[in-house]
Amino acid sequence: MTELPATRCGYIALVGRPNVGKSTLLNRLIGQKLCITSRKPQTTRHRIMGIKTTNDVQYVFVDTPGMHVDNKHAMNRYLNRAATTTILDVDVIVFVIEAGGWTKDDELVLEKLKQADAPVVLAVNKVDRLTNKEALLPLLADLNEKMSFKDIIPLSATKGINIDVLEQQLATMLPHSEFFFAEDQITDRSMRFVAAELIREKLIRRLGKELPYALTVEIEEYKQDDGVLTIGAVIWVERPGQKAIVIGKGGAMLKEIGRQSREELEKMLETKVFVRLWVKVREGWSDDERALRSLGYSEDS
Ligand SMILES: Nc1nc2c(ncn2[C@@H]2O[C@H](COP(=O)(O)OP(=O)(O)OP(=O)(O)O)[C@@H](O)[C@H]2O)c(=O)[nH]1
Ligand SMILES: [Mg+2]
Repeated sequence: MTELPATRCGYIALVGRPNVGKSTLLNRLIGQKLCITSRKPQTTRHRIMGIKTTNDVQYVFVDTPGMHVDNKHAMNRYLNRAATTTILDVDVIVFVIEAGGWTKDDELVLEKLKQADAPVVLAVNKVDRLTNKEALLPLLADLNEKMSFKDIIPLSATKGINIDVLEQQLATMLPHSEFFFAEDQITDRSMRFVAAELIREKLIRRLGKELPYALTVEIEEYKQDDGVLTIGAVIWVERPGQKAIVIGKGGAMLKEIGRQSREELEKMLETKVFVRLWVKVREGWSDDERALRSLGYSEDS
């Protein structure tokens, strides 16, 4: 009989409805900003791995788009698909909800999880928002009835409450295995991808409620030369009016987005960065399956 390795390694999906804090939790777990986050729902559009390696455990966290009931739009269908296929393919699932209560989108996620084989840990996030901690008790009792969870852990991704408890629980659930990735690797994604995401985050955070969904960022140029990294990106919108908003008065908005993106990329990459942005219109791209694929929204991207 071959002996099992002493190390553990496996895939852990973070799933839940939009805006519950999945990406914030992933960043907290790996101890570094990798995934973009915002106050607006449907911020995450791609499956992204965040890898954390300790002496004897390698956690491969998979951030997913928020699952939601609305399925009318091609982008919504793509987001739901990306999250749903992930849960069939991992060793452990962390189901993230908010301490504020249970919603119909949470119910949809629960139904999907019942079809998966992997054990599920329930993370009840944003407990820092509760003024009265006792209010949590009836919710926890209700949650216990919904499904057989491996554990239910109240926590806060932004304040770092109970993150160590979650991590310890997950370590015991991962299979004995050699590590899949190099010990210093933090993601499966390229820096080019991370740059596009960072620019999209700056846009989402600055713009009004409606615009984020009509936006995507495509990197056209990514070139390291003489100690300067040049990044050229196209911001795709759906209508000329949206283009005017993104550019802003006298180009002020676009300039500000470029400045914020450059500053964050320079810190992350420890190199001088030059960011060039264009805004272009492609009508209806987010509801067109073909356009979605050509802009990087496909199952295997
Ligand atoms: N108060 C509080 N806010 C939090 C906590 N965790 C996340 N948030 C906030 O919740 C909002 C959504 O966080 P995200 O991490 O983008 O949520 P998400 O689940 O990844 O959302 P989608 O990608 O849209 O599905 C952001 O404004 C976060 O700062 C927490 O523990 N406490
Ligand atoms: Mg997210």
